[in-house]
Amino acid sequence: MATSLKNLSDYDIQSVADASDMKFGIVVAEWNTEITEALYNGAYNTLIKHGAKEENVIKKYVPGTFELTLGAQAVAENTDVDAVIVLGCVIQGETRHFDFICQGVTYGITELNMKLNIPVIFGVLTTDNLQQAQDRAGGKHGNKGDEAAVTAIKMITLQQSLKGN
Ligand code: DLZ
Repeated sequence: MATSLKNLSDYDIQSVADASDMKFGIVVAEWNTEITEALYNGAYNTLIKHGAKEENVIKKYVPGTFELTLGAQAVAENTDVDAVIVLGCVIQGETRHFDFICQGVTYGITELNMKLNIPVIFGVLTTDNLQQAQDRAGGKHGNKGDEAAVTAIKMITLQQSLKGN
């Protein structure tokens, strides 16, 4: 059965708040760097489009997607960012590494969201092959980095709306 895939870069621009007072950390995995840099460019440009200041976007690298959890925790605990976005790309290989890395980062980021006082946004592509990753990193299905940036702004807005209530 055919399924229609949402374009990751499509969103209602009116539903996204002004980000000029928000600070963001972006942690980028170095594996599949062609893809993860494209994700970064999408996320960064979307934040800037919504008013974020260049100096309020901190970029840090980790070796691979598995390290994104610790990288996000380190950024959250040592800076004053309002949200952390993690960007990675895991491509299915012939070993079970794929499953272990995907499981590890998924549980890790979920736990961080429970533990930290700020949102940690999951911008990780898990694909069968390079083409599927390219399609979602600025290709025909949009850019997961754009989606992650919009999600970060929305989650900060949610937290801010509850503060003092
Ligand atoms: C080892 C590994 C493999 C096989 N594949 C990927 C991948 O597709 N994407 C990715 O981001 N990282 C990969 N890694 C590296 C792991 O994430 C991690 O950096 C190492 O296992 C060291 O902990």
